[in-house]
Amino acid sequence: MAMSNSLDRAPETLHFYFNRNCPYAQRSWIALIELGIAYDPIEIELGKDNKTDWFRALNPNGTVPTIKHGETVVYESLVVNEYLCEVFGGDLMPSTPANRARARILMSRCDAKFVKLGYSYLSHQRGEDEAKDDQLRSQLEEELHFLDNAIGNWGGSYFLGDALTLADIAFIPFFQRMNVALASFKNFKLENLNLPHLHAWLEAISHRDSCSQTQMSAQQIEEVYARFLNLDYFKRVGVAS
Ligand SMILES: N[C@@H](CCC(=O)N[C@@H](CS)C(=O)NCC(=O)O)C(=O)O
Repeated sequence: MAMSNSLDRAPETLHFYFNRNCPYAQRSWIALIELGIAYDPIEIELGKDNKTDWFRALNPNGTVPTIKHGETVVYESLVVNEYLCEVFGGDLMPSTPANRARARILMSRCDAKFVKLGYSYLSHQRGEDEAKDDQLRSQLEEELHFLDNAIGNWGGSYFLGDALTLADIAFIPFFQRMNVALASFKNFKLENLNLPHLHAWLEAISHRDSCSQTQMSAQQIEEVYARFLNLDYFKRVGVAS
């Protein structure tokens, strides 16, 4: 009897546990589409399915995105995306160690700074403390200028030049949401700031199917975020301080 090996096995199904309102899950959704990977989407109801034993057995953190690929379970959006690149190839991760390092530095900065500053400013009620509101706004503006320069100084439409990479994908879902939510709830309009490279980047991503297919509509963002802001959700889950 012939021995089976990895080459003659049927391709393993990739199960993708996600929620369409979750920006972290959207990161992996974009990567799946960009890499042309076939996947089985399973939408998880947050606060319900993710509190069940079967989901906790997959991912003890109870978060989306989570993928199951054969026997391998991976979670944490940035880790999922690196796994997808390592297993399926493609060019979302740069080919040199130096550029991969830059991509990882930007991905980590996205969560540690941009997301935190964006949601902290969004969640802050100006009426409670105007000086703090001004401070949060200027910290966010400073970060936006940093990102604008990061694209401009490197040259090209994306964070690592002319090709989309995982670094861009880390930021995309958050920019899509912030663009709408900050304008609606804080009257803070990205288009009014002098951010030429970021504006060109936003324009470039708006033309990618992976980004438009997976994005929440402006109306959904406004509805969901109005509810979240009422519940002080972003502070409660720790993305805003
Ligand atoms: N650091 C995680 C964050 C994932 C995360 O927080 N996802 C949220 C939804 S946007 C979640 O699943 N929360 C669990 C819950 O609400 O119980 C990642 O990058 O994947």
